[in-house]
Amino acid sequence: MLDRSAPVFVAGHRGLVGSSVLRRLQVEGFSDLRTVGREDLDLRDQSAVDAWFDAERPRYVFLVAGTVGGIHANSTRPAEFLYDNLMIHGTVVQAAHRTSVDKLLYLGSSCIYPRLADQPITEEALLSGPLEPTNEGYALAKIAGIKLCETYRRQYGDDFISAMPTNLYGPGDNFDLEGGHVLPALMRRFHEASEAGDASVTVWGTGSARREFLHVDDLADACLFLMDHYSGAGHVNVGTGVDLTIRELAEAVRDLVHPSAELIFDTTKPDGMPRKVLDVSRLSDLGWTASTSLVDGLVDTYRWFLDAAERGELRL
Ligand code: GFB
Repeated sequence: MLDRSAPVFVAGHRGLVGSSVLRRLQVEGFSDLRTVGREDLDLRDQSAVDAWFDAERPRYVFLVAGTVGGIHANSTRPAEFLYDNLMIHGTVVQAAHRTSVDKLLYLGSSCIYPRLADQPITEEALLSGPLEPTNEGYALAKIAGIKLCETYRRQYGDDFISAMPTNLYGPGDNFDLEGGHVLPALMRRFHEASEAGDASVTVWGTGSARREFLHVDDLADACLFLMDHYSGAGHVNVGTGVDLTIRELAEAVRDLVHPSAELIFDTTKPDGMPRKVLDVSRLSDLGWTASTSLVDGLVDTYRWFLDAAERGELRL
């Protein structure tokens, strides 16, 4: 168990995951949470990160910072996704090692697995085949991050662990129509169509790709669970183990936001990986399972979207 009074660094605290981890740690009674905005610290800069760690001396680190985005952002900005993430992972892991951080959690992504991996995807599928081209840069950086944690553990004995979440969504998501992920993009598109009185909404791709969606508060709960109870070398999948087609997802969002809308599929847009659902038996054997249903999660996220829009706080 982590010491609730020790200093904890949440790297990336303004993002979807980081803000949820921060909320979870606050609820759990952690009394010394440390954060820093990107205007004050460029996590790609080793000497700046070193200086920050020397000054703040965190005992635990949740490394959930990174350049992230959906299929379009990944495929049009591969250099940024590769460079930013490689650097951020390297600087923080190295600084954590140098300052003898007690425990670090690194967050990967299910896109590290081969495009045609057997489904559901087990942890062993890593590096067993070619990657999905639309997010190769991001996936390579994430794989390097996993290997950093593994090698620092092997060479130096550092207690650095890795979690691999599936596709995430929830309060604090990025609702940018071009750069964001499918669920917030569809939610916003249906919302704007409803406001404008439009009868149809465009969905990218064929609608037949299959994805699994995990509420970000479940992920934050799993991250704390792993930090409290897991110290193994192997990365651990985090998901629900349940997937659906993009068409089914679009229908669920439509039913909630704009029930009369017709779906139009833009097949000039890529589907990406044909299917991506995680085998979560390693995590459930450890004692953790997700608790938020997709329907409840959609309602919660849409409520947050409406509130944030009213406050003018949406990330668009
Ligand atoms: O969420 P998404 O961009 O992530 O797309 P990936 C998932 C699927 O939804 C794809 C379809 O088949 C898209 O074609 N889709 C339909 C849409 N309408 C839309 C839309 O309006 N916006 C978006 N974005 N998609 C990402 C990776 O892949 O997954 C990242 O690029 C990251 O590296 C993330 O790992 C979890 O699952 O395809």
